[in-house]
Amino acid sequence: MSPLSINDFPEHFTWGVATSAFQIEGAADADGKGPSIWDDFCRVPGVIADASDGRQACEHYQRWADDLDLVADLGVDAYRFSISWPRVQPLGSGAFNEAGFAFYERLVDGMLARGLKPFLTLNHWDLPSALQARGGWENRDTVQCFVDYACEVARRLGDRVTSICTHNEPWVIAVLGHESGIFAPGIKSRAAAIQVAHHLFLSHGLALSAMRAQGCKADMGIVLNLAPINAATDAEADQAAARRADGGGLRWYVEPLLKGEYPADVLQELGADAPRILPGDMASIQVPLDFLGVNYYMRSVVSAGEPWDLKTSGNEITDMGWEVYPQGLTELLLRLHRDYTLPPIFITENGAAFPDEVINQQVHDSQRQRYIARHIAATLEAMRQGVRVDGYFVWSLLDNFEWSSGYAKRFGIVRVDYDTQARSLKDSALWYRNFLTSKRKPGN
Ligand code: GCO
Repeated sequence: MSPLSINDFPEHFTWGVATSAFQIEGAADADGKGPSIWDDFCRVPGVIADASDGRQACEHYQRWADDLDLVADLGVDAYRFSISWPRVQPLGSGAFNEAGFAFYERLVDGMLARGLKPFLTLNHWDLPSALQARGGWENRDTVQCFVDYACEVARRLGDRVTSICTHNEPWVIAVLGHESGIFAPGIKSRAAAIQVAHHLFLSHGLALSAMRAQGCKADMGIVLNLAPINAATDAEADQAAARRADGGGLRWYVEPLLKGEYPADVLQELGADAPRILPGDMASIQVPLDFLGVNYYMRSVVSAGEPWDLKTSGNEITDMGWEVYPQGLTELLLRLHRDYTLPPIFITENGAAFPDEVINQQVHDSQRQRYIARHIAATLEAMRQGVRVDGYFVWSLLDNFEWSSGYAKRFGIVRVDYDTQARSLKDSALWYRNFLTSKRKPGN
């Protein structure tokens, strides 16, 4: 294989780095911010591995200008960030918080001043606590609250951002938040998870229509975490288990958005846990997308019996215990392209947690660097086979609060020293910058 070159990608391809509000901002109650379900969840004993929280995080709320300098210095085109809903609307309905909006105005203007395209996400999981007190995403009223919030963000920032994503990873909010309960709000009910997913889809569709009706011209879409699902063996039982997992994990999330229907086999299997769907909901959900964001970290291997032992694959394993499997990204993209009529795809997150080796101020992270390079190559392979991919974002710019893993797992290409808040570019960041700046200038 020839060495990876940025010149193999189309001129318009967008390169970026990604973060989310709760994971980096800190300033948990500064300037009128209300609490979110993640602020609350972190106080539950035992749910965060290192008993940490997001109160300080990377102090990005104070250090945003230096952080944007870092982003610009990498040579990327775009920065994917999220708005903390309770920072701009403390109760999730009613009054907006001017000081909260002022922060995001500074941030977006700061990106534009540095030549960076803002890719905005409205919901990266930090629902205002006041809405959770009324049932959160299980309550259909939250749908309209989200639409109102989205319209206000679009009214204030929609003329300056390149792209608006409604929800980041509905599967995580539904399943980890409401079925296994390992993420906020920590509910354990399959029926709740299914209803939550439906309300997320509905609020996505209604928000897109409403923001467009207001005249907002930003590209609009949603971000899904998707994985190709392989059966552990050829045995019929394993194959059937893989089909079921694919139904619940991929088709359930893709098909309402792209086809306006839930997969019939999954609906049937849900029985009494099936969602309550009102007339018109599916048409509201299936609005045209300007893009589909795909977050890819690993494949999933399913067996009917004992869980598949990933050590048998012989592949590298990240600090999260996730298998490194770049060809899964190619497989996933080809499969989506084969089975659906797709809008342009963006890889909105891809990256890995690995321990860093810090020697004389240098941060060596060759495994992360290799992980990123191999997944960029896997993206290119899918493009060569006909899939339209318009951008790629590394997760993450900074080491940050990795949800229930706390600060122990580091995904950043920039290291954060949590004692001093000092940032240092890791080797992976230097590699990414070098890759990006080797771009041939048009005409040369
Ligand atoms: C996600 C989230 C990120 C995570 C990342 C690593 O996509 O799950 O967007 O917030 O930090 O995925 O787990």
